[in-house]
Amino acid sequence: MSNLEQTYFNRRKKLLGKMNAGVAIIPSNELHTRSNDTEHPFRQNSNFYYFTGFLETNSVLVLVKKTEATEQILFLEEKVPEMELWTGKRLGPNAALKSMNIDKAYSINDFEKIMTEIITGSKNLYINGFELNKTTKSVFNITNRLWKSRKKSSHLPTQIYHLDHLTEEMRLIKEPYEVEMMKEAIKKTVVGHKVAMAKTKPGLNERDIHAVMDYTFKMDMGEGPAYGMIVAGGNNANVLHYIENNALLNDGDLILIDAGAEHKLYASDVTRTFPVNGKFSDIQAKVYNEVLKSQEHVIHAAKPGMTLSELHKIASLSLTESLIELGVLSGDPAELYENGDHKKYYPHGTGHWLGLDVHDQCPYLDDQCNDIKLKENMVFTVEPGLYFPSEDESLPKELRGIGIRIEDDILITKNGNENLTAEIPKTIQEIEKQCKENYLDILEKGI
Ligand SMILES: [Mn+2]
Repeated sequence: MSNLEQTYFNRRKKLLGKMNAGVAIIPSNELHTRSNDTEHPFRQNSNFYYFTGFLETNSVLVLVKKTEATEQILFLEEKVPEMELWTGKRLGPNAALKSMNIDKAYSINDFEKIMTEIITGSKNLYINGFELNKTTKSVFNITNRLWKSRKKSSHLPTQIYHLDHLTEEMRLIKEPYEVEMMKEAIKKTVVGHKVAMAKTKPGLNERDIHAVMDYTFKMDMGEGPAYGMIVAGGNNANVLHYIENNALLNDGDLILIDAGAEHKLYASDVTRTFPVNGKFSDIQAKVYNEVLKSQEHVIHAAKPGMTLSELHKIASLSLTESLIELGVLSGDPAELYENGDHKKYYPHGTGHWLGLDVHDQCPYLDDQCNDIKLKENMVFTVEPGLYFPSEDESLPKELRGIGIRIEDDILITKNGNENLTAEIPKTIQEIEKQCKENYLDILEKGI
């Protein structure tokens, strides 16, 4: 068995250890229509992938726990050569059984029949994500059909558990392999942001920069971006989820790029803001350094025992002081912070978990609803920003149209943290130097 198959096996075993006696059901993602009979590119469900490493659609992982015995079962598409001609190779149940270290593998066509036997005798069902999809509908139909038979010969499910309660906890602490995969993704992200800085100039379109970053994330066998990237020139940076990426880049404006590559489905997530013409104006530099200062405060404080809420407070207080410094707010920083006056210019959180999902599906609160404390091998983003929309006439004129965010990916270590994305130019000096480079040289050099 390969090391990776052992990893997935260990995770399944760990999940079974956390369950009461019962049946856990984790389906793959389904295909989604883009237009008529064509589909969006398929992306595997993160939980299903975490426990199987399997990339096909139309598959379901079923974990069965009886009082003593456990069973790991995979349902997947059969190998049908005529179909494979159209949709590509399938692994098929026989090969899955040999290569995946599972106990049983069945055709997905037999799901209802075999699940009827599996569900009979189990009181508890663990459902991934509580979504109504093909798989859950089928499981509920089976349960209801069994329930309605007058003489029940065995236990039937009476309890449904949110499986995510168990899986999120597992995914919160990254294994060494997962950190390694994120570092691989980051290698591409580093090149992408360097290329973007070198390529950008007045007269190009946001879309040109989007395209060259997309290429960088895909070259050398890269898998592409981990999420829909944001390439926002000038005032577009003040639209937090700007995705149009199709406006002209103007001399004298800044450009904000929020983009990260994906590797083996692990995400990276980085934002840089830099001048379109390669040189910060005095006021742009001033605001930039205020955001950078707030980010440095947070990164300095990130260590085991802290919480993301505490880090958000550090960022918010620092930015509140900056807003006073910039003439946007006036008064006592602590009071302004308590009032939430800074939120108009810093409306979002300071970070989120990062992993298989760019906003990784991990808990922010424990079962007592207290903030989760940072521990070694948790990964999250630190992304303070300041946003001054051009249409806000209450702002000093020189600030209007400036939107800045700086985002890095942070791994908590035993005593502090490691900034995984530190290689991407970030100080004004580093950025202005990078903007002078030739982007083709960087692409040529590769990863
Ligand atoms: Mn982010």
